[in-house]
Amino acid sequence: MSEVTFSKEGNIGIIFVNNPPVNALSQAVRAGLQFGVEQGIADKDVEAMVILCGGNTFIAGADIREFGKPGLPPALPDVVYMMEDSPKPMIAALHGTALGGGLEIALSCHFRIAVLTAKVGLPEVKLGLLPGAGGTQRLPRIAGVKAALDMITSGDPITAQEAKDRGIVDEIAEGDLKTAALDFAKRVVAEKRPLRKVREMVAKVDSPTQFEDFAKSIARKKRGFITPFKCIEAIRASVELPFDEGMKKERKIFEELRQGTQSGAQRHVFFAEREVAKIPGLPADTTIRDIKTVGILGAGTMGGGIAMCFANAGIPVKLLDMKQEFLDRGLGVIKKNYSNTVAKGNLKQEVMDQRMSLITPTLSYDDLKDVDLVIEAVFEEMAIKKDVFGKLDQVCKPGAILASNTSYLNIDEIATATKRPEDVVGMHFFSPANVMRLLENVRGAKTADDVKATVMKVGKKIGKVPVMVGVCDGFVGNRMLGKRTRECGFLLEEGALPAQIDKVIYDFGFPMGPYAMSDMAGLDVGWRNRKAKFDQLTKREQDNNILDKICEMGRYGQKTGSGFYKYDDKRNATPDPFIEELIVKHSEERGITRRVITDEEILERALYIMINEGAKILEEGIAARPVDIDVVYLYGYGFPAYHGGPMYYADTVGLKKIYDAILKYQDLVGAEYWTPSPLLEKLAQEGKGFYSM
Ligand code: HSC
Repeated sequence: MSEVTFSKEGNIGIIFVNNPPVNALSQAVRAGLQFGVEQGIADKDVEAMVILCGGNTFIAGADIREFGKPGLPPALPDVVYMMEDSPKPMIAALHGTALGGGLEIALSCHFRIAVLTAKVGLPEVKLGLLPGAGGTQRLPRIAGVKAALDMITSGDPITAQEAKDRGIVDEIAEGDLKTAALDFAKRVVAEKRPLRKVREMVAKVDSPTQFEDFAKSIARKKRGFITPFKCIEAIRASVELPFDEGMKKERKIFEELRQGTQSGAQRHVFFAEREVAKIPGLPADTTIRDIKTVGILGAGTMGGGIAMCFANAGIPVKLLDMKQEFLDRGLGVIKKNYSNTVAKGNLKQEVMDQRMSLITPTLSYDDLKDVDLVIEAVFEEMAIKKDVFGKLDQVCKPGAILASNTSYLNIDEIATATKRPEDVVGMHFFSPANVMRLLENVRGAKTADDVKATVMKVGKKIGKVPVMVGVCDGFVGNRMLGKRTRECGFLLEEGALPAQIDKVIYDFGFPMGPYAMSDMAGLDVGWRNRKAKFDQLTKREQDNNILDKICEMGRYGQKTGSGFYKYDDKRNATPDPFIEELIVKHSEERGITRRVITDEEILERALYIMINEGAKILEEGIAARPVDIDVVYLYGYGFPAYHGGPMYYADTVGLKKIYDAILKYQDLVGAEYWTPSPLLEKLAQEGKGFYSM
């Protein structure tokens, strides 16, 4: 079967693209399109051509897998030039998602017709690229500079109706797309409509400083990313240069970006997000349990956020807590969250009402007897969890999945409180649960395969990026983070201050540094954890009691107005000389001579300690693949996408360099904390990376 076929219906040529799953523009598709247009031009009976796609979607863009390889002809920019130059009208018939190169093809056609459910966009920026087949030159010409800046720098698609309002789409198809497109083409021919070439239109700025103003407006949100600003540069060319010159500029920037490290990392992220859905050893056709209703235990911040996730996906929830006042408070918070979204214009009131109606509060375990999945989000203590699971075991129907939202505790031990450990699993949501995309699903030793497959599927259904991991203290995310926290604590003792450490981590691209983050989460959380685990800490960790000293003063972070930093009414942080003195004094008391610590040392110690732990996690099989660790960090901890995740980043640094640094810090800090994982050592010596083992 050829990916592209040419056929005729009356005087209309149909170029049909069929390259599942998303009709990506592989070399065969590009060549097929070129051949189709040539045939249509050569055939004297053909008076217009329609480009139509099979499957769920119009062309969803270039084939991203080809970007790492040498380009094969015909190049897409040449194909789109040829389409626009066709002496016969070209009509693009859009359904599904016309994205990237797909939209660029459509924009080089003379007309566009779309079904109402279609979406169009230029998402290249999310891959660290810009539209490379004329998107930056044609979109501002047809939709205006403002729309082009918004769409190209955000990468977010717009609906067919919005596209029509902006002039991108000429007509919304009623009924069957093929019939409507053929009808449209016949009208174009009958009315002898002139060919509308987008490149002949003129793009104009709305104000002399539009590009500078726009760059400023996205500076904070796009911090660290190169591409959005390169997109602006290319769009500017559509206003300032003739079309062909603008195309050359776009092509040049595209090539620079394609070869750059940020795009490599962002393309990795695209495939990583999809790869983690496939669990090694679990057949793709594993049966899935039907999840029609869900029970959630605990109406606190976490339970409420989880309830929202399910309600958003249209799944009814029974929300259980011990006291009416807890339920009232929990539902009040949920309502407030939704109301804020409504107030911002991002949710319709009736949709909010419908979602609220899906959440039923209850005080009785009996109400959970028919649910298909229960997620427990009660206090983080083993005895309480076991008690809850014992009760669930008694009331829940056979086959119900019993999940814990624990962020540290042993799922296997929790499962012993039931007679059905095969139905027990971890579903670790991240706070705020209704916002954060990561879902760390934790398989216990006895968790059944269909339970594993179901929690992955259900996670996707509620809009999360689910990753499957194994049981250990803190699982993948918090276990690695724990090592960073400890190392930063040592850095404070040795000479660094919170603001310096935070700046280094922030500048690397994390949304916040560790101390700003702890202040936001509440220092009492970490303090409670520290006290619970105090006996398991090393002598140096026990003696490193800066956190205890700060908490003993009632400084719990943002919520009390001070923690590592002090905060004004608007929660703006400033370094607190009092805390800095406290830290300096602490070093003196511990007999540690403070020294100047370079930013480089901070970054290495904060990241390499996590990477080394990641390697141990791989050795132990807690994470099956490096990609699972990367996705946990990208979607749960704000690891910058342009670095690709900790394990991908490690490969870009080079494992040998990291190994040598680990040995250096072993001498400095001690083997107790810095010993290379055997896996990392082996790969470093073999000159390999985590992704080339
Ligand atoms: C681009 O178009 C650049 C242009 O400007 C051209 C530049 C030319 C420059 C030339 C210079 C000389 N490629 O997401 P799903 C796979 S950049 C390859 O689960 P959904 C995906 O990996 C591109 N593969 O489906 C998965 O494979 P698996 C701009 C692609 O229904 C399978 O398809 N376009 C692919 O949830 C299903 O994907 C984009 O960035 C692609 N383009 O969502 C769009 N797209 O089964 C990216 C998907 O083996 N794609 N795959 O895991 C998407 O956003 C989503 O896939 C859709 C469908 C919304 C299309």
